[in-house]
Amino acid sequence: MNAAINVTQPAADIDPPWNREEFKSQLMAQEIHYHIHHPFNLRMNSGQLNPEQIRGWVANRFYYQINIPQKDGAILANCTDRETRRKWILRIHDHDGWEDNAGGIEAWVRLGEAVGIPRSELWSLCHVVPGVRFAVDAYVNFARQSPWQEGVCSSLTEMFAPKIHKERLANWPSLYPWIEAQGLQYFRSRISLAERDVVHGLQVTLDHFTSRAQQQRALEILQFKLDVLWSMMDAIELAYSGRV
Ligand code: AHQ
Repeated sequence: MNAAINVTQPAADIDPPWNREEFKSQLMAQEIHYHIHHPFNLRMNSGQLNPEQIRGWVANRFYYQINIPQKDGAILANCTDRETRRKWILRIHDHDGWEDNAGGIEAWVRLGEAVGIPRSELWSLCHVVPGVRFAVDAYVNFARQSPWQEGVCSSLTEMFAPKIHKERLANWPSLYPWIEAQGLQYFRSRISLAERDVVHGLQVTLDHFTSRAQQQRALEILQFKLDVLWSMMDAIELAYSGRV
């Protein structure tokens, strides 16, 4: 008689789904992987970076910022739900601007000028290092190639963003007094926008990922985006840590 083959089914296939509160808690628990804990960010937030390192971070993060509208446009293009599109399009306006509001990309250019990077130099992308370009492009391509609900889920790293923006606003003026204060407006603007975005992003995610296997997939998607942000900081740290 053949020995019984012990084929254990993955837990995600047999475990019951988490309820909404537990699923949200599981998502929030991923905060431990957020780039607020990255060594380069810890050094930034404790005043240990020199002006060239700050400028390197601003110039590289600019590539992320200018790609957010294309990422959100990719999600819009995939999205079949009008109510979701009516809300999601606001994200493009937040960054590209809308009527007389110049938008977040322009605010990041002002941050660049405040740390000493001329507008044309920032837009040249000459400082963007390969690892940052690779990670950002991976995020945009993920949004293009994935179901729109997975693209929405990947934006949920912003659950953790208000804290990092508030830290910069609280600490940079004393840690980096050489940075012109109005350059920090971008961080100020993102706190309420991130909070608004997360309410919608969480609602879509909690509504769509309903089986345990789907909920596990949502955690994997969030981990992918956390890795995008962490990899950007790795590449920036490698490129600028030796700079004195
Ligand atoms: O400035 C940021 C921003 O506009 C966004 C959009 C959102 C997304 O759609 O993925 N994520 C995000 C983030 C911004 N700033 C980052 C930071 O550390 O300043 C944090 C980042 C995020 O948490 O995903």
